[in-house]
Amino acid sequence: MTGSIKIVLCLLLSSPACLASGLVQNPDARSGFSLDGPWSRIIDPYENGYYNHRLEPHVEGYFSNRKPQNPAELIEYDFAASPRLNVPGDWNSQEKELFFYEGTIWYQHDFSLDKQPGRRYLVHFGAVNYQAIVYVNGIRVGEHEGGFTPFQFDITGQLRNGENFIVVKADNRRERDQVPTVNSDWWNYGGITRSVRILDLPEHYLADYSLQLSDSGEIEGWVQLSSGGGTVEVEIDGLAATRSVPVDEQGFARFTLAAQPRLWSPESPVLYDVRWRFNGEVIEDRIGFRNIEVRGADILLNGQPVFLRGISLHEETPQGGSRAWSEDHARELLGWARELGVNFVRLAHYPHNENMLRMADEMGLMVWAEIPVYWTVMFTEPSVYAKAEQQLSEMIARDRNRASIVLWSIANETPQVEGRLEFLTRLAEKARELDGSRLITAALDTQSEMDGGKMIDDPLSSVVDVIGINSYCGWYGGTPESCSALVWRSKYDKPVIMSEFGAGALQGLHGDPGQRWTEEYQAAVYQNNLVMLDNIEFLRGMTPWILKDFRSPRRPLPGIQDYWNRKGLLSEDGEKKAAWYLLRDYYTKRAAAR
Ligand code: GCB
Repeated sequence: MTGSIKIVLCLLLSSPACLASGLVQNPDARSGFSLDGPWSRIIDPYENGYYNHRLEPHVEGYFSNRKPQNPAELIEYDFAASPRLNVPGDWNSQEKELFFYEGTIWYQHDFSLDKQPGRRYLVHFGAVNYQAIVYVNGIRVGEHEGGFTPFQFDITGQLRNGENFIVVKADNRRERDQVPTVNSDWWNYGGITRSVRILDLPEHYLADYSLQLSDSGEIEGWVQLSSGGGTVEVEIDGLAATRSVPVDEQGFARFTLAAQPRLWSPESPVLYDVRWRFNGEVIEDRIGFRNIEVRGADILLNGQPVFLRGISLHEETPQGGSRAWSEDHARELLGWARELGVNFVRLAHYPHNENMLRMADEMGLMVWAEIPVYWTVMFTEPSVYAKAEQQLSEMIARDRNRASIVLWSIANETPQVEGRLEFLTRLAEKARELDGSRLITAALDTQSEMDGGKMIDDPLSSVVDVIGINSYCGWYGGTPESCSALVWRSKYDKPVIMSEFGAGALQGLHGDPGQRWTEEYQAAVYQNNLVMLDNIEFLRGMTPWILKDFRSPRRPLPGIQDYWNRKGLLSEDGEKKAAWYLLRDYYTKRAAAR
């Protein structure tokens, strides 16, 4: 079946298989408890806890968490006596020896439970990079691949009343057939990088829901129960909109509410308190309503043309280099973005933690959300496509109710090689099938040279709604001064976002604008690129690279980089560089000129 036929069928049949992912929506709002905190860890570069010396999987590996039963018994590991790692958190920044480590680390944690009959218990992980195998009380309950999206397992059958333990084998080895593949310009932070929770749910529960603005300006939604039968209540504060929704035998139902909500926008980020009630559970959420579409080269937010004044950022903590995960991290990172005068952020190059999206909702920042189909993934390999589609589906499942997200990005700087267009076309169709209410984009770096400039002619442009262009005039080619005269043409009547441009500078290093790594050089690149951008008539946004210096194994230059990509407008500790002020002034003028 072709993608477009499937989309039509999905829409006609309201098929739950097309929408709900099986992931529990809004896990933090469910009853249960957190497993965050110190976990015991064993570093296992040879996967000795998994394989025996014949490389056959152990029957009793480290996951069994075995203690000697008598003084003669040989057991060569002991979680209880092992060092601890904080969860959530990457391992690289917690122990000096683990800074460059790539491989397996076993995590173990004890917890107690008052197990009640008639309840379902799920263990939910915000993310583990890259592969996780999960065991409860020594029994394997599931595995997951992909470092930036949530997953869960029903562990009701494995849990005991009283003391329990959980073991996770986390493996961040890079492999050619992964998404991302072996080569990327960011740190491969390993471990249980986001929160872990035990969800304590009714036997029959509300698994997933969606609430959005319909084309006619009403509210439309759907619900998915864990199994068939029942009625869900939905209530939205401030709108006379309470509704009982009976589901079909598959536990699925669509509904509309005849309410006209105030619309979410950066100027007025209105969020409504929403309550879902089913089978004794009350699930609270905050949801905004807005519309995003394109018309020719324009992007329309709530029907009005909008220019996306943006900035790119990685998911790294405001101070120092480690994976960001908390609400405080999100507040500080996005607070800086707002101080810069943006109304838009590109959360590169993978799905960021959920706090970032909820904070963007609150702060009124539109979001470009992305999966790590980055550089040279194996486009002709069906299993690689399946991994990309899984990550896309998990991202959309988690974030579909966040008004801030206006763009799903399916790829970054992919080469025009065999299989690429088919792979990415399929992925775009999948994104539209799962969520027809947002725009699809990709960041492209394969433009053709033409006299005096560049021609946007990558065939992937015809697949996306908004074309992202990454181009580093003045850094990877040309002098800073040459950029202002660079001309851009496009073969497509579509909006273009300059999704990356920039230059490296060591904060505090000053000199001539012609001298690499100085703040002056970086500022000159910005100044000239902004002139160039002002001359692109179909430009509808930009997300310069990047808010803050970030760790990268590709950047070893001693004394300057020391394994930091220096293209930040802020240093790794948040000190402002000259280009920060230049871009802030530019955005202030742009906002006033609207
Ligand atoms: C790019 C990539 C980004 C890199 C950046 C750079 O084009 O998309 O991931 O970090 O360039 O600094 O070279």
